[in-house]
Amino acid sequence: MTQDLLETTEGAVRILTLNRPEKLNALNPSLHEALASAFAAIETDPAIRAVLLTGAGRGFCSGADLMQNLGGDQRDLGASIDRHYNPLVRRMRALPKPIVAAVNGVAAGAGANLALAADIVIACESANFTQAFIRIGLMPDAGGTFLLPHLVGDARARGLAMLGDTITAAEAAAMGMIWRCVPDAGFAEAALTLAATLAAKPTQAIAAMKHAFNAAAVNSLDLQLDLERDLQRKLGRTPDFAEGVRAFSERRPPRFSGAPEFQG
Ligand code: T3D
Repeated sequence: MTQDLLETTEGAVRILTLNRPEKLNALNPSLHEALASAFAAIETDPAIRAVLLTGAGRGFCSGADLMQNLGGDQRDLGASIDRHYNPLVRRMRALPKPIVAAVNGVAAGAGANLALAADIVIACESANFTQAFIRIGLMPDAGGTFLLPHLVGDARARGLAMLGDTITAAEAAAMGMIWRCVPDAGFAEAALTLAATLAAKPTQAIAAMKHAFNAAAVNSLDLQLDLERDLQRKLGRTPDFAEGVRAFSERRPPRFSGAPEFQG
């Protein structure tokens, strides 16, 4: 039986490849379950310091699998969102390690928002994005109504959601929806290099940033200043801070371990 999710490791990078290419990697319950257990394992494995999420074949992810009896008045979409989509997005945002989404082709519906839930999104020139929900009578889920306006502003978020237009990777980058649009040639290598670069960074600092960026969505400036103080205090006790300062004074590149605070 083919696996819906391929998991490989390159150094400190765990590569997760959505692997239902004949359906442009549409999300079904078994793929969701595989993603949940993959992220749970990554969370507790200190050897993994970055995640690369991509798709097999010509698509990144076409959103919910529409062939799985999704339509009809018997289906409770809220239950599937509760069970699969919301825990996945929460887990990705809370993961104390960076996630790169490498969008290798079409990203539609929840597939687009799955990409946007990553920390850094790159897409190849031939990839495109569509909030396809409106075409089938739905609204964006998987965090789309939160993530999109934060990324591109309210006017563009509403346009993208209500019209369901397809935008190119270059347009997505130009409007700030993604980090970068990169050439098709060498895309997989470029994505791995980016993830490996992140994996070599001080992991605790990235975890603290994720925490702070998440909190900023609801905090006042006052609360956010306090949170930054508390997180920076912790980072000041990490071996990577000591290494960073030592490397600076010795005029050499730092070698970060990603280890947590010194104990004692
Ligand atoms: O409970 C819940 O799960 C609720 C959650 C909902 C979240 C959502 O994501 S709702 C939105 C679901 N997604 C969509 O509406 C997108 C549907 N797909 C498309 O609009 C198009 O396929 C694309 C724009 C993504 C790509 O178009 P194109 O022309 O490049 O490819 P295609 O020919 O349409 O698709 C290729 C194959 O993939 C095709 O199968 P076939 O005919 O070769 O056997 C097609 O049926 C299949 N496919 C594409 N998307 C899906 C899919 N199969 C199942 N589910 C899909 N979402």
